[in-house]
Amino acid sequence: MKLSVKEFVKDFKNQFQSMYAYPYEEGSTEQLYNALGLLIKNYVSSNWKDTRESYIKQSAKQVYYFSMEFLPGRQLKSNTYNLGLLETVSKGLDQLGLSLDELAEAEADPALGNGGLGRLASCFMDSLASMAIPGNGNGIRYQYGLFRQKFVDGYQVELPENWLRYRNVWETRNDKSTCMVRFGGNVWLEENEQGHLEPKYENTLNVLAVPYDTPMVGYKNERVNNLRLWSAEIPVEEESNYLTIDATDPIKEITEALYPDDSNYEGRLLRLKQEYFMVSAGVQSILRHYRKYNMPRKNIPDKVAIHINDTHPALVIPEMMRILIDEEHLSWDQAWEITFKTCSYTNHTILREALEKWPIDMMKELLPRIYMIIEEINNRYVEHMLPLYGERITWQTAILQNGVVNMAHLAVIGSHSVNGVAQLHTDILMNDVLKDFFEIYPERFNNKTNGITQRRWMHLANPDLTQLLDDKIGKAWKSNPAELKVFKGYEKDKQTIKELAEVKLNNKKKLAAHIEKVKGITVDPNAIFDVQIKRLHAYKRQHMNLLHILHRYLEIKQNPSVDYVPRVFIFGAKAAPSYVYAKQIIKVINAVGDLVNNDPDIGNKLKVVFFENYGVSLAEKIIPATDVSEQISLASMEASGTSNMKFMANGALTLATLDGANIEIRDYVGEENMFIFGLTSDEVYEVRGNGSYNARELYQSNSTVKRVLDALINGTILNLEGEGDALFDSLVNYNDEYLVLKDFESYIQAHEAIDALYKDQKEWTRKSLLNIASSAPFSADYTISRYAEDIWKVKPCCPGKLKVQPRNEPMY
Ligand code: 26Q
Repeated sequence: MKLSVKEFVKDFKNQFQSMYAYPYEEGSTEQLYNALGLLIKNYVSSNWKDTRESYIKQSAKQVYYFSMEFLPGRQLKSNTYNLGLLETVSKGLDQLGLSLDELAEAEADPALGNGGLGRLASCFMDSLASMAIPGNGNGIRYQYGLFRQKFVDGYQVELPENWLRYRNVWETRNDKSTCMVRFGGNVWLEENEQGHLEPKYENTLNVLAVPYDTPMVGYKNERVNNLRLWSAEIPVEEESNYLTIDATDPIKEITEALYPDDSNYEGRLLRLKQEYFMVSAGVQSILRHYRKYNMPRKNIPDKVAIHINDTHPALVIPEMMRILIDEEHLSWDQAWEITFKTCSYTNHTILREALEKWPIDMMKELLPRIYMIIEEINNRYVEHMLPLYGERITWQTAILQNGVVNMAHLAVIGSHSVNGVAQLHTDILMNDVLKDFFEIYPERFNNKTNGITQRRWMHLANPDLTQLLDDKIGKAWKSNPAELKVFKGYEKDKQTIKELAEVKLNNKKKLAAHIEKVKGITVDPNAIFDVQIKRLHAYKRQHMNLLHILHRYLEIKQNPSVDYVPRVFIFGAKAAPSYVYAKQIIKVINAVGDLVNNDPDIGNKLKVVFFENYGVSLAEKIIPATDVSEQISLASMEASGTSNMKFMANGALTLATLDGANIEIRDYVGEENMFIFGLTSDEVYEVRGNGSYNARELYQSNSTVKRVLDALINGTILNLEGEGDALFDSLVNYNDEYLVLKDFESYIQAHEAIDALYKDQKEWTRKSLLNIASSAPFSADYTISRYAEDIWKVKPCCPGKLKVQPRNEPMY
């Protein structure tokens, strides 16, 4: 967008005054932010409208990304940047004595997701718009996001995250596009005058779904897509039935709060309500949109692709069947053909305890019509497969099993495409988790390795690195990430290496200042910044990191002259509130932090920083300042990981097991430019298969292991209430299922290799440069292009202006 600094300054003053009726000089930071945000949204709005219209005019195929979670991060700078106005706005605010960075910090960071899956959805929204692909997000406008985490005495405490308290400037409530979603009651089928079986409902709970739309701004391409988040309200015409405030709870609670579990499925009724609410509103609004244009129903898959982000929105499949059969009067076979050609599904986990299986009784009661349809899908599936594949495979792949609805099976059976999120993960789906389905439908399976948007994670989060790249290789890499590999040519250029080291040091100084401010811990910017930031889970093995810190501590205490390079261990992690073991790990890390940080024998050699309330905004501060990226899950457990890609792009060296996308990182940058340790996925399968892991034996036979584990239980760590014992028990007495002690020695060795390399700053920085230069394949723009070509069959839209196409084909 073209705009002079002068014009911006004028617009901003007017905007402020029209909102607050006094001059901007008297505004608070929040007010100034609100005014600026709304102004930027105004700038976006004509492109937003034009984009929507051009999709309709061109009758372009559109993708709808259904996700229970989105983690967009703050949007002020990203929208301004994508509009091409960052410099103008920044200069204009300077003239007014204001700072863009300061105002940006006033924005609430919408935590409408748990972790990787939600952030991936938002990176994809950014890439869809930036690649000019007609794409929409569909999700829930939770009133409360993921809990705000605080530490009290080193324990995690969860506080409500009321992100909407001070309004959300980016959203538009769209009362014209509401839908009604029905729950419960009785349903039966009656033949109508045309001879169609029609469902009749009584005593249903009717919930109004109100959409809030948020613009998704493409990078300098004038495209603005839509993210639609639904909020539950009482239907206006039924308001008088709700006599007390309490009576409205069953409706309001539907979109009140995000479930804070990311790996442990629990069959909670409210969660099922949320899933159906979002799915039903989303599918209704899509089909209504296309109904307006009288499109033949059979053409729906040519115009619509619905993506199911993990199984959480898998009810899309029966919901679409319901609408096509009950409301559009299509036959079962016609409806099925349309549905499965329209839907595609991504799996994000192989953890068995995370797979959704809803009790049949619950589903029947809450969603009686939907359950009837699922039962019919299942019956037809079983009938079709029995003669082809026999009893075992058929029953093992059925949707209804032992009193539950297996959502992954529903998603696979009802989708034309099933993908994993990194090559290893997809291989494991095909060979293990979904093996029988792979035999039945090999053509449906494909891999789509995750990606990240470099715009947020490099251009905006790391402006100094971005400037350096611009200076060295030109600006083309910003719209064509493949150009990053040109940077490889500078690996031997002393000047570039020196400048890159300066960029990193500068970022570390900024993070050190932030650590001082929020944690009161002084860290040395010349120490190695070693970072593990991700949800807390035993499979991610933050406790292995902890054991290594303890090991270092004990070594330094025993032998103060030991040659360790100073290290700052940085953590950020939320534990699911019900995950006791994860919370115990947090407590022990904090306790070890207190021990280490306050021990005068240790000084600067070791520091431990555990940030509270890790999320997108904090990640943006930490990642550019990281030297070592800890990606240490037990091989086979982490589907992909995405922070690993963000760290690599920002020049961190990866310390990793061969898990998820770490394998692809190695393939691109080379093993010699990272630190790989531990069992491979095949070895993990072998050890687990033959039951050869014996933690107690490892504990007893290895003095290093023994010393560290004993420190958990012998009073070395102060202020514990049994958490050290809990870790010890799980690691030793219960033969830890994540094989921590098996990988521990090679992990220690990898850390020693890190120290050795860090002493050679030039060599370290050369490897850092090669990581940056090799990170292009993880651009979400590429990932999205592959989804668009292979799965969704959608094309970038709309070069030039085209006339409205006639739509006079016959209905189905
Ligand atoms: C399910 C049922 C009930 C309540 C909550 C849930 C639930 C919610 C979120 C289950 C799982 C999640 C999130 C999973 C997730 O974030 N998975 C991560 O996805 C990333 C993107 O593909 C991968 O990089 C990570 O490896 C994977 O762990």
